Amino acid sequence: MPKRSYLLLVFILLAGLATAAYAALTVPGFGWRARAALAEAYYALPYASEYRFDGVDLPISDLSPKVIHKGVPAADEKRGGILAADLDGDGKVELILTAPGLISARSADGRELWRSALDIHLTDKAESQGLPGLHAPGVALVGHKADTAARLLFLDTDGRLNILHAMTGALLHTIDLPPPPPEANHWQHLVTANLQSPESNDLLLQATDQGRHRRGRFVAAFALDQLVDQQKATWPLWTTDEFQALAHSGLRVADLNGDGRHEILGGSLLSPDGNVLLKLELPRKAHFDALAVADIRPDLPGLEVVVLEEKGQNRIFLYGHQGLLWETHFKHQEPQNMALGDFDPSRPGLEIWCRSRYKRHQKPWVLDALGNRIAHYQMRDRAPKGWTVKGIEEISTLHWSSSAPPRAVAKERHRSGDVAVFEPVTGQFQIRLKEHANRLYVADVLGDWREEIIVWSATRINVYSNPAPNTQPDRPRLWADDHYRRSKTTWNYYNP
Ligand SMILES: [Ca+2]
Ligand SMILES: [Ca+2]
Ligand SMILES: [Ca+2]
Ligand SMILES: [Ca+2]
Repeated sequence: MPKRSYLLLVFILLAGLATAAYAALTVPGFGWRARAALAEAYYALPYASEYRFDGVDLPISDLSPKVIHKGVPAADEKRGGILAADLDGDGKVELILTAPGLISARSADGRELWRSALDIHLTDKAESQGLPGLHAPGVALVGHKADTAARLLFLDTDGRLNILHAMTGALLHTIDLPPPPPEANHWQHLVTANLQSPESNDLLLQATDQGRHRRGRFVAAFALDQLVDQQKATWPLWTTDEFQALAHSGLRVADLNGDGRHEILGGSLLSPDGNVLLKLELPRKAHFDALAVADIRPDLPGLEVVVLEEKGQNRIFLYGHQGLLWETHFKHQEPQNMALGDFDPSRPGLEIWCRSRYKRHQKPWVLDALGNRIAHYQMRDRAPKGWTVKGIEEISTLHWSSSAPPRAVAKERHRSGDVAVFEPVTGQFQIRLKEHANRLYVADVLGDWREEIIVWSATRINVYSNPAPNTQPDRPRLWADDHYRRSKTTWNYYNP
């Protein structure tokens, strides 16, 4: 038999098997064990099982987004991202989009403010290409003040620092940076922070080594004003070659102890002066996947940080400026991604939702603020019909409703697919948006404290907002929190 006919026969047989299995699963009264066994066999089929044909009934939402399409650049599959920030201090946020060779700034109503074709440094896999990593926007901001306009900073592919006027895109400075140690080829990631004093606007630079599994262990802190004014010799404020970095993402900053100066966050916790306050030790071959910061324990002063371990013991760590608060695991399953929020208001503090690694049929779980497991479930029992069996990704906490706890929102994993809002503790999917999402970003862009769902797909951006009335109009905007502003700038795929 010719090879093509043989392949066709195999295809017809597999398709027949899949159809028969699906038909058997839908017969009422069929024994549950047999159904489960058939379901297992069905899910194991190589191609017909990419999407769920059973699952929860959840109609596509009729929420209509505000559509931004005029002149929107095409989203790159892997490099570059989107972020929101109030660049001119008028209370309305602007949007910044990045892709290889392109930065575009847009006003809140979607109008393009400027576009730059400068060669911004972006990567996809940080562990093989260096930082800033998958879907990272690759820019940093110095905020607007009464006498100075906001500035947008980025590294170009030659490792130089470029500084633009954030509202006009005018190039203000291109600066040759003092080089990182020879093991790193050039600086790859930049974060602005207040290190010397609460308004000092300093700059953190990070670079990976060039090993087989790159780690961003090189960090240097600079006074930004001195870098700009290179008349003065530019010495770093401090450097380290031993930062315990995340494997796929850059460092983050937050003012953990409330003194106005930023601590540097990763598997290491550094003081604004570069002193090691904590270093989480990892077994060989293990690494840190994700990090998020919030006031998880309101009973303790300051902010707390969650870090997730992959391999080793697959642990979840919580630390604050006081040091390590707890570590735990759930059957040593890999926690992989997380969302933080007051998902269960009856429990003190914030809850920590973890996704789990599994390639198919994820099994999320939820911890309370003390590290106790309070819920776990299987995506197989929760996801709607037609959702990919590969689960969800690019998961963000979503402050959506003024009358319900925060939720989480995610896109279909490993495809430019739909977006869904779900309730983290129960796993109940609540809103399904028909999409072709290349990026999913969450931020309060309309101006009350509730957050919008922002989807960048190909050359359009859809902004979904909650049409229900805001019953808590006096609640402060999330942008008032410094750690919210900084997290919304330093995000990437692993750390929304
Ligand atoms: Ca603005
Ligand atoms: Ca501090
Ligand atoms: Ca706290
Ligand atoms: Ca709670």
